[in-house]
Amino acid sequence: MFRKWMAAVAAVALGGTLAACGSGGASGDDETLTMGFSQVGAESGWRTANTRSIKEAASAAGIELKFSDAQQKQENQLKAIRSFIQQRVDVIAFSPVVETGWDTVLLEAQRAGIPVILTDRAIDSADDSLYETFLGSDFVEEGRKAGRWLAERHADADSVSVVELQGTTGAAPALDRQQGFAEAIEGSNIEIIASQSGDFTRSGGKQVMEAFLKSHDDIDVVYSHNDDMGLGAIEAIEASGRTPGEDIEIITVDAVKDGMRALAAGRINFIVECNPLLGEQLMDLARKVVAGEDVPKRVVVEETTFTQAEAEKVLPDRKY
Ligand code: GYE
Repeated sequence: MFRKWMAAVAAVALGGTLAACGSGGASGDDETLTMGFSQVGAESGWRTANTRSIKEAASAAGIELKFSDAQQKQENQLKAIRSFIQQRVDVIAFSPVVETGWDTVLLEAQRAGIPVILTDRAIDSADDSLYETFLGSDFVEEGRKAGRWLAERHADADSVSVVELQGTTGAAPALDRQQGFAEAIEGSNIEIIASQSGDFTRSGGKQVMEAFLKSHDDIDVVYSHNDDMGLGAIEAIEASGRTPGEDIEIITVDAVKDGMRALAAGRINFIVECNPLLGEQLMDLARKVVAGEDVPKRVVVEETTFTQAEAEKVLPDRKY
């Protein structure tokens, strides 16, 4: 910071402009770029892999990372972002736990001249000037992939009853995965008979599934918004004396190693991939944004799906 101030004074003294100074805090070539990152929490295997990827990529890129874990609470993220503004970091990146309620704090960042990058989850705001770019998956498409697979698999069945384990209430991946799945099964013989949030955690998935099993005796399929809740549901299904993957089919999203193991073992039937390894791309975008280069407003992550046989094949080389 001191060096940048000196450079600014020199530029003014020479009649130059300050245009070369970065938008936020210290960002001259000779100084380390500082990123404030507000993470959602540590709720799932996906999140753990995502955090690791971000920390590793920051250190490989020589970016100083100020990392803050919000424990799945928006108020903690608001606090972290305000503290990053106060510390005058060069760039703020965050994965918003829920979609709404960000305009005020992002306006504060904008006024302080600190660029913001959204990663993993999107916000719901009418003002897209509040962030530079959004790097993450197409969650609606993930939901569609799950729904399409199920509709094809049961094209000849009279009726199929699905219970849905939703992610965190108000979170982009929960809203979008619900929407995409509903779209894909519309007009089919598939019906969602119950839907509730398990907060993206294993214990949440287990608890909600226990309740579903008590109140419904006709469950054919579990559609879980992530692997962890699906793994929790497996415990509940087994405890009720039924066989997961056979008596009750299970579809999940993420494809983290634990999920893929359960898929290869026949306890899950289908997984839609969601890639958490966003670190390298995030650091690359951060450098460009701070340097004032143009970046696309939306960067979508490439993803696939896995059947049981496919999971068995790729499991040995799975990175997360
Ligand atoms: O699917 C889930 C995690 O936002 C894509 O958050 C992420 C989701 C992921 O807790 O496991």
